[in-house]
Amino acid sequence: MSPLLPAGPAAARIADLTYVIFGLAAVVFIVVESLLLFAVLRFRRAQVSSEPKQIYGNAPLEAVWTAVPALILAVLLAFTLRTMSAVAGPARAAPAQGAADAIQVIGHQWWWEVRYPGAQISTANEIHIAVGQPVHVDVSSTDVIHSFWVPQLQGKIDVIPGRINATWLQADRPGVYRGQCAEFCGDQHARMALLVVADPADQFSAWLEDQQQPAAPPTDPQAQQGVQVFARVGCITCHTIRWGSTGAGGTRGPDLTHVGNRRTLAAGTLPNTPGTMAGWIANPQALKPGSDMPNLNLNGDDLQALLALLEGLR
Ligand code: HEC
Ligand SMILES: [Cu+2]
Repeated sequence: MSPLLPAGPAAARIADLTYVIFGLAAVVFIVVESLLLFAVLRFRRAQVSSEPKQIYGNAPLEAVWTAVPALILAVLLAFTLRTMSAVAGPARAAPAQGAADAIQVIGHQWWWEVRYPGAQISTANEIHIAVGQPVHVDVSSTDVIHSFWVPQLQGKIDVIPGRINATWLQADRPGVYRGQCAEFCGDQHARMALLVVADPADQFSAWLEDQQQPAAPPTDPQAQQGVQVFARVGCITCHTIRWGSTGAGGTRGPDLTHVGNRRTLAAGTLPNTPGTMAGWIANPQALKPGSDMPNLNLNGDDLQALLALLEGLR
């Protein structure tokens, strides 16, 4: 997550500015410290017999030490303004390819909902984009103030309830870029991560098409039983699985229609494997205390059935 390893144009400009500021600050530091050392060593009591000649009101000297810092600050201001405008635009970057509008990222305590309104899909903690294309992102929050930050791609943007802030993402090379909530938002703030997956355009389109598909009705008997358990124990009050045209469910937690395809669970808390999935469902409060998902005290059979169901949601 280093902003000094930029993978997109906005982050590259931010890194450039960082080096310019660091470089100028280093020059100032070296000059000031050298003069200080010179004064300390040259004018030690042992080496000067009488008090050195004092000066007062040296106009040229005063002009220099007013002008030089002003000049340095002016250069920094110019670089900063240039970076700000580069990072802010394109004001309305192209919407995600194949989707009719901007990606929406909604902060929740403590996970990220990701919607592609044009494609009518909702996923969690994983944003997919096509390499080389600027993608507009609208961010908002349902509860407290969060901050959306993918250091290798873009600067931070505040995620504020009741308000939509706009930013954009662009990756110049394929890869998976980790992001993190950057504004303390409660107990599990540190476990509120996300991934941006940048793929070549055709792979991105394939992903989007895949996400638009409803979940495939399970054929395995245990997974079929899982569908029943999902409704009976109440997962359905918070989670949606889209089965064809039906499949309404809650929206308090992530949409699970394609949960098996995601790389992580619970906003980067766990890698997504059958083992961690079992651990999460059995005891989310042990893994992410305070999370909005309660322990449902499932028995072994119900847990196995749910696992069979969820692992099949690809
Ligand atoms: C009261 C609401 C609620 C109930 C009931 C609930 N969940 Fe959750 N669930 C959540 C929330 C909120 C999250 C996100 C937690 C986080 O990351 O902080 C979540 C996360 C998950 C995840 C991880 C998804 C991801 O992409 O990270 C899975 C899988 C999951 N729940 C499955 C279930 C199952 C199975 C049940 C029923 C046994 C269930 N949930 C019951 C609210 C709920
Ligand atoms: Cu947060």
